[in-house]
Amino acid sequence: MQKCRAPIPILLIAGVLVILEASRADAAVPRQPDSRIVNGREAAEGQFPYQLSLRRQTVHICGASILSSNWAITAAHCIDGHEQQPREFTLRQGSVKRTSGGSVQPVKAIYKHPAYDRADMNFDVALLRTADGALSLPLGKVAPIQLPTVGEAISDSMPAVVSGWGHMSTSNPVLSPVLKSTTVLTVNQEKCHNDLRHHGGVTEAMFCAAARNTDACQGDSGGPISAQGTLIGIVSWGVGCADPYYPGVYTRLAHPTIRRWIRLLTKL
Ligand code: 4AZ
Repeated sequence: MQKCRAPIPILLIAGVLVILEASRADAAVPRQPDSRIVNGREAAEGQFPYQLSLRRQTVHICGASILSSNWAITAAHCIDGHEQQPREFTLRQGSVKRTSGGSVQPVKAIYKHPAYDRADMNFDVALLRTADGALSLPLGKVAPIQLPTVGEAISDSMPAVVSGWGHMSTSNPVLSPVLKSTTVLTVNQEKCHNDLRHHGGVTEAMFCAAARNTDACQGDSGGPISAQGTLIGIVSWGVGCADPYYPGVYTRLAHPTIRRWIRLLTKL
């Protein structure tokens, strides 16, 4: 979810342009390649077997991840206001293509975290239940991802992989036809809270990750960020995308209130 950016003084913009122009003259800076998840790489078929496309009325709206053969996890803001209408939603699994391949399964029930707050995006997590065994087709092409343990810490500057079909940049809002991923580094919690202080800061149920010139963006929301084979978070919100001043924000799945709620519902 996008939060609005504070206006930047025009003098500052002029100054930055002068500096950028100077560095361009020095080294003929190459332009960034055209790719989504801002500056990601294309996924190979089977590389992210837990990745899902969450669709509402057949249109991709968010990412999601497979937890078991009948449970998926996404962001609460992806389903907010529609949790009583699970039949509007389907999940595509087992395909790197956004609009074809793999299989499409109906969502049978939606569980939004009871503490989700749309004003500050706290507890931005929801569970999606499908028919028994539905999230294992086509066989061999899909697989669940493991959840963190209760309270499991996230160390600073840890590499983590985020994936999705989201926008290539804030200024070019086009979804990617092929799944993309990128590697970002987790950001110290106090530093991130300070970086985002004018946008409400971050809570203990969030963490941040960032890297130079690459980020998750709109349409990646609800999708996975993983480290060492564990789903540590869900793409939640940001101020623009790949903005050097604003790290991307993720729902922290190891937060006890979130992790215990997942276990209560899914037994996972
Ligand atoms: C969004 O609007 C969104 N830079 C998701 C992630 C980020 C920004 C926006 C992170 O869904």
